[in-house]
Amino acid sequence: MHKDFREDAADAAARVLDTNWTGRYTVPATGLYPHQWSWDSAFVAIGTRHRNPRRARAELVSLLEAQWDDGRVPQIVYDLDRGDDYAPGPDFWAGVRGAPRPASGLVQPPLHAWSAWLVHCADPAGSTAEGFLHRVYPRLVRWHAYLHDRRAGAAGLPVIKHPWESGTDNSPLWDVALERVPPRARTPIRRPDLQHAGTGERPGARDYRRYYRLAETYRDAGCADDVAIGFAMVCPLFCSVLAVAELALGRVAATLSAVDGGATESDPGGHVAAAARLVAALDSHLWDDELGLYVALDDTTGEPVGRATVNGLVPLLLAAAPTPALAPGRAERLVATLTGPGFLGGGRYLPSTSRLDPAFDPALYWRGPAWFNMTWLLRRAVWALGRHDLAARLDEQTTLAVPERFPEYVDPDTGAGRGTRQFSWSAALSLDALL
Ligand code: 9WN
Repeated sequence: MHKDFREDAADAAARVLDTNWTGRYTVPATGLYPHQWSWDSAFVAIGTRHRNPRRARAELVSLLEAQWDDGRVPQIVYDLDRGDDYAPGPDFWAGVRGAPRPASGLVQPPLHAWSAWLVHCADPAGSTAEGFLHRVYPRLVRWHAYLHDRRAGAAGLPVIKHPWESGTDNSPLWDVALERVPPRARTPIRRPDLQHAGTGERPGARDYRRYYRLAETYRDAGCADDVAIGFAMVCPLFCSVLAVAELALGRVAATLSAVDGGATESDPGGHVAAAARLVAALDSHLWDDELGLYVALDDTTGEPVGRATVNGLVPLLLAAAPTPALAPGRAERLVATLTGPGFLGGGRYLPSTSRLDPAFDPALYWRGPAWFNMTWLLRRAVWALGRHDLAARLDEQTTLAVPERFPEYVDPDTGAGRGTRQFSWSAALSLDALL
């Protein structure tokens, strides 16, 4: 990419992040998503750290201040002034105990420790002066403990209790399990989202009835995790991100022990061991040899979900980690799948669902479009493996960001922007890729 283009694009990305910054956190998009979202803030901080590391730290601190008593970090922290602009809103979750702020009872993929480590590394002096790692470490430990203990599924991997928790809401990975959920909810369903994105680009009414029903059932059980609500899935993206986050937390712990001589109780080895356990379980339970990637597992039935999605490629992030690494041969198979006809070999950009899957739809949200966060995750993975040719290929999506006005996602063949525009993580991760 030409230097002037890179600088102009980075400036444009930074402007989106400035516009979406509220003073405490960054909204994913001003119209469609007017609150704080959990994994969005983690991605946003990764981009913001380059231009404004103090703000990146504030982003993560504000999210972690909404951590529940039981350790969970909520999917959404609501801005009560914008209560009606997104549904379900704060009223839906009101009355559930344990949340210090109005928030959803669900969670999202646990990218935060990794983000915190990257944010620290961008400005170690400022971070140390603010005591950033000291502030976030205990909260991140409790967050991971919540997932390991309260969300433990039969395979020794954490389960998600709702498709929203995967961050990839209408991925075909959840279709069969979702079919079992009655498509009826007591709460009237409002769709303010459809004012900001086309109906063909958002989950449909049938999905929403089930999303609400599941969320209601979970809420009415007090968001207790020992109550079966009819949906408990193991997601390869969620689990591999947790393993990467544990490795990052190990680095945070080692840094804290070095700076304060062990005054902060931290356990580098424990985090690496937790990552190793996750990777071993992922390798034994989620690998699909025919599809050449990792798949989801239905914790209720014990059945694997043999669908090829980008979620199943994300464990490639663990292939280059010094320890633990994926089982022998898996990295090569994942790269072959990534470059094969279902993904990069079949079209220009990285689709969220394999082009060979029967549900593939280039316009419909997580069933085909190319998302900037998935492209960023895979770009990190192939770069670490020394496949700079593939990293350059994945970088091609970044060139779409400015002309398409930082779209939520793009058509995986034409690159046409889809969903909402001026979307924060598209800007943040473009900024990261451009610098
Ligand atoms: C539900 C905010 C979020 C992202 C998710 C994405 C979408 C919400 C929705 O937007 O989900 O959480 O209303 O569809 O799927 O990954 O965090 O950007």
